[in-house]
Amino acid sequence: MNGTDCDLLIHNARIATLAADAKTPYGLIDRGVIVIQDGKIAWVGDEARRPDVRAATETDCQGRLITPGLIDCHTHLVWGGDRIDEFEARLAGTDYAEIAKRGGGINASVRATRAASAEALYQAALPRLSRLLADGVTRVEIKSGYGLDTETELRMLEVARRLGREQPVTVHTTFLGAHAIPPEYTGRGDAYIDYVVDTMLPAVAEAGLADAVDAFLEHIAFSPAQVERVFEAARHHGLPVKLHAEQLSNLGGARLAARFAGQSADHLEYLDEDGVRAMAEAGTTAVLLPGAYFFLREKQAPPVALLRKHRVPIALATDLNPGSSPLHSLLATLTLGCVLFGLTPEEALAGVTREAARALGVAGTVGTVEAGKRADLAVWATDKPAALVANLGLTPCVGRYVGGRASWGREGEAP
Ligand code: DI6
Ligand code: FE
Repeated sequence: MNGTDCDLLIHNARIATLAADAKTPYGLIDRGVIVIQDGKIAWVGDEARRPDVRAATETDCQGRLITPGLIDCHTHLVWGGDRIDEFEARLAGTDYAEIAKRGGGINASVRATRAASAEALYQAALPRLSRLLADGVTRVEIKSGYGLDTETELRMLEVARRLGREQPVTVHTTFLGAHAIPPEYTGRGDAYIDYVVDTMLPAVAEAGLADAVDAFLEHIAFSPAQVERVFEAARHHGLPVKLHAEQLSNLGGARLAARFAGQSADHLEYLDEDGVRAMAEAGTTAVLLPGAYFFLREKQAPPVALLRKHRVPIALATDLNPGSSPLHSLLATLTLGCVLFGLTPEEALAGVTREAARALGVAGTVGTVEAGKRADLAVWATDKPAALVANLGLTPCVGRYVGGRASWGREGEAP
């Protein structure tokens, strides 16, 4: 490294590396330097050991905190219409499952999304994505699941991919055709799963529009046997799986996801120790979604103590969607994860960086500030990592680097 050029050198930064093997809380480096070359982190460490490099651009971070770019590993942020009326109905006492049984819920969004053009879906998703980026997010997972027919599912995934092409963010797409039984298949769940595995999923795989496959295993959605058919089809098409599991009851979803080496099992309010053990053995990440817990006023929190006991990685995500979790801030998700689920601020911050990367199958590429990783970073108007968790509604992100390029602020200056 000595004497060679590099693209960017950031100095005078307090760096929370979130490295798994760090010896300090958050992996903190108090007076840190980051050297960036070709969009990757070439060196990170203490100012005292700063390499002798000539940088094309040098930035003084003014003692501010730098973290890995935040990762929202579970969103449904492409949708048509809205579900404001359901929010009012739930507050008036009608529960989520009852609304779904009456044809509302996911199917209300399905009707509106089927009627929306790709351009309308894209324009509606843009401000939602921008709001996440304002919280220091550099990578987002976006699911389909409001089409529930081949044409609309493809359209949703194409919109998600376009967001990744045209906006300063990396997008992972997930096919969620098994999200709910659409109106035209009412009472014919198995026939709908035939359609998903024989027609929809092959079309999505053929188009190369999905990075993973998800399903909703729940008494108001699909059974273990139906989800297993979707997972077998995903495996046939070489796609990894993840699962909405144990949100409202325990149907053995975590064990099923683990049996298919699932990237993650998500929600997990009703997860039991057998499911935790299975996830630990399979390396399946737990993705906790406190937004849905909060908005549905659930009473049973996920078993964080069991996840810690069996060393199951814990990620956090917004689950941004128009019904169960219209939560538009990953920073607020950190706060809810700590206040409602009892996570520590360090676990919460790891949950939207290192562990969220693991839930998306990219732990080797992003999620920490370590040499060799992609230079996805967030810069904060504080030097305290816990400040990102302790304030609800504050957005202290002053800028982001995406692949080493400042995506806010003027090029070459600390954003
Ligand atoms: N579980 C959820 O909380 C969301 N999807 C799912 O499988 C609900 C999405 C919605 O209410 O529109
Ligand atoms: Fe979800």
